[in-house]
Order: sequence, then C-alpha cells, then structure tokens
Amino acid sequence: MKILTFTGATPAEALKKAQREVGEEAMLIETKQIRKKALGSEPLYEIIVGVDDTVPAPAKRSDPYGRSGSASARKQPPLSEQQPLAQKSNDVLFNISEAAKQISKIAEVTDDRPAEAGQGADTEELRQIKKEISKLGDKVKLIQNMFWQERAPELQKAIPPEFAEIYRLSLQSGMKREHLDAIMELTLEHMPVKMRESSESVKRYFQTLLRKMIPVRMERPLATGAKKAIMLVGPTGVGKTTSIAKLAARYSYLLEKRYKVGLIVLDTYRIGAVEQLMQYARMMKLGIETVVDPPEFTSALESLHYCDYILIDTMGSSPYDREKIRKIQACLEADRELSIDVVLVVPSSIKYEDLKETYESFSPLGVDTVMFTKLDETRGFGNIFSLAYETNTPISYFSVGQEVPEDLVVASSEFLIDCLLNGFDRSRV
Ligand SMILES: Nc1nc2c(ncn2[C@@H]2O[C@H](COP(=O)(O)OP(=O)(O)O)[C@@H](O)[C@H]2O)c(=O)[nH]1
Ligand SMILES: [Mg+2]
Repeated sequence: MKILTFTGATPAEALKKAQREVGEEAMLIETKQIRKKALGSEPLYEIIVGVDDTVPAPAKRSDPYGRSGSASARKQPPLSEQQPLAQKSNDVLFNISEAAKQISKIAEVTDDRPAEAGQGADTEELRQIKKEISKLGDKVKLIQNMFWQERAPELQKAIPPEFAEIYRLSLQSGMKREHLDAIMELTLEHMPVKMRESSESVKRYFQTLLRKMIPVRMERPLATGAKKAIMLVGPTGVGKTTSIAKLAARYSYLLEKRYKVGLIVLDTYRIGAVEQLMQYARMMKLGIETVVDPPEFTSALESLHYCDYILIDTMGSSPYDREKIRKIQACLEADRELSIDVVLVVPSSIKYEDLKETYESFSPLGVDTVMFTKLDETRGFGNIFSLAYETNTPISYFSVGQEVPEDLVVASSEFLIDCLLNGFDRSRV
C-alpha cells in the first residue's frame, strides 16, 4: 500500500486534490489540521490516504465453507464517504485482536484433536485459519506503521512513518535536539507531497537540506605573491601538531602548485615540547622558529617572509586556561602585516555541549574556521553538524587518523552528511 498526503486550506479542498490524484478507490486514513488560521496565514489541513498498489483481489474467491465473499474482498465506499481510519483505528485494532484470539482458540482446539479423526477436513480448515492469521498480522503491521505516533517533546506534530528512520538516525548522531526538531518541522511543512511517499525520497530530501545548512570554507589556490598565515589553536592532545605536519606536507608537496612553507611554534609557557614538530620540519626540509612572546613572534614572521604559507602551532592550552589564551591573543595582536587565519582544532569524539564550551573559550581569538579531528574514533557526527550550524563558523578540514600526511580531508558538506547518516567509511575518504 502506498501512503499519500494532500493538503488544502479546508478538509474539502484537500479531499478534492486527493480525488483528482487517486480517484475514489483509496482508503481514507486520517484528516487533521496541521496549521491553525493565524494573522497572515491560511489554515492548513492534511489528509492521508492509502492506495492499494497490488493487483486488486477478485471480488469473490472460492470458499470451501460456502460463505459468500470475505472481508478483504468487500468493496469499500468511495473516498468522499469514508470515515477516516485513524478515528476507527482503535476499533479496528480491538476487532483484530479479538478475532486473532478467537482464531487461535479454534487453532488450539483443532490441534488437540487426534490426527486420524477427519484429517482431510482439518488440514484444509487449518490451512485456511493460518492464511487468515497471516493476513491479520499484515494488517496489524500496516496499521502500526501508519500510526507511529512518537512525538518529539519540542515538536508539535507527530512524525509520519516515512520520516521515522531519518529522525532516529539524526537523533542517534548526537545532533542537538533543538536543531533536529526545527529541521524536521521545516521539512514537514515544505517538503513536496510527491516526495513523502517513501522513506528513501524523504532521506534524500533531508540529506540535501542538511548539506545546505553546513558552512564550509573552500581551499583556494593562493593568488600570485599572496601569503597566508594559519594558526591552529585548541585544547591539548586534540591533534594540532599532527595536523600542522599534514598541512605542511600538503601545501609543500601534495598540491598542483608547490608552495614554500614555514613553521612557527608558539611555546608561550616554555614547555619545550617542540621536538615533535622539529622532526617533521627536518624531514620536510622546512624552516621552523620557536617563539615565546609577542616580539619574538613578529620577528619570526619576518624571518619567514620568503614563505607562501606560514603555519603556526600553539602549545598546551587547556580550554579553561584564560591566561594562555590571552598570551596567544597578544601575539595575534602584535602582528600588523599578515592577517592570520585562526583555526580552532577540536576532536569530533566529544559531545556537542563540550564542543560548544571549547568554542566559547577560544572565541576571544576570533575563530575563522574549525577543524574537526579524530573522525575515525567516533560514531556520531551530529555534534559536528550542530556546532558548525549553531556558530555559523565554516569547517575547513577533517582529520581522519594519525597518519601524516594522508589522514586529512578538505571539508565538504557531502562528506560530513554522508558520515552523519551512513557512518564514517575510510574507503570514501
Ligand atoms: N585516531 C586519531 N588520532 C589522532 C588524530 N589526530 C591526531 N591524533 C593523535 O592524537 C595524539 C595527539 O596529537 P597531537 O598532534 O600531539 O595533539 P596536540 O596536543 O593538539 O598537538 C597523537 O597521538 C596523534 O597521533 C586523528 O584524526 N585520529
Ligand atoms: Mg602539539
């Protein structure tokens, strides 16, 4: 059975549309008001009908018991005269479960009979009963699916069955509930009726909508003579240094144009843990400067003036350490020549609320883009979606593993939404 939805300013108008589209043969499932009349907007009614898309059953079947016709072969009244099934559904379910009980009683009795006595008749009777039971099972399933009534707390409308899968997937992805419900509400309101027919087309529509909502920063080739400085900031252990190494390899060796790349390590707390990046610099033969304060920072930028890209690593900032963030800020302010792109690096393996908190602590630095790391260590990607959507900060890169330089992906909304709905798959990187 195919489920179709029609809307109109009155129930009669919605019904007319349905009659034009499917004739009188359909089953009326539900009529409901989905929007009340308000200032500047008409009320909206929706009717849901079911159309049998299988070959119609013959009006009369052969019946070994001489009964005339059967319930399913009886023709239903024309669409305009039907009472909505939703109103009848309780009765229907009650009747079905009563009937099922009675049938199983008969089945028990016949089962208890000795096998020899009247075997032929019993077998035929049992076959019929089994057939009836399986038909009832199908009907119950159909009705249960049609009236899947889970309501999201913030969502005023029930979620139709074709939307159930996509709703569940998004919710499990860790997307902020408010975002999901708002998107769902929009989808229910604006989605073309034709597309609601199957969960597949609903999924495609939803996927496109989500993609359009994610801000992404494209990677563009540098204009001739232009320079770019990129600073990676973020909590300790999120993958900043590893990502700097990946980016350095990318810009100096992996793109069509090979750029001159220089590195700066901002070690404002003199932790001295710069060896990790030093090694990468040696391997890739890149210039590297270690700095501890703003004057050193500006002179390091000057000494790397021959570079197209200057990548700046920052050391050990716990998100709560305001003092360290302030020191980074002082360095950023000391630079008068280049405009430095600040990239916030955060792991995708933490929940949305923690991402948001990290974002807020680093926001005084003026975050230009966000880079999400450790996509290979997480299952849900809705937290990434929600942070990008809520802060409206574009995503620039994803890090999908520890390998330098290959585990880096230039951000794209297709990739993210694919991960969100279908999971991360290394072969699609
Ligand atoms: N699984 C996984 N591990 C990563 C990823 N990025 C970095 N790491 C690992 O995370 C640890 C910390 O990385 P590091 O670059 O030193 O973090 P930093 O403190 O922010 O500079 C290292 O063991 C990295 O190999 C990633 O995308 N996936
Ligand atoms: Mg580091």
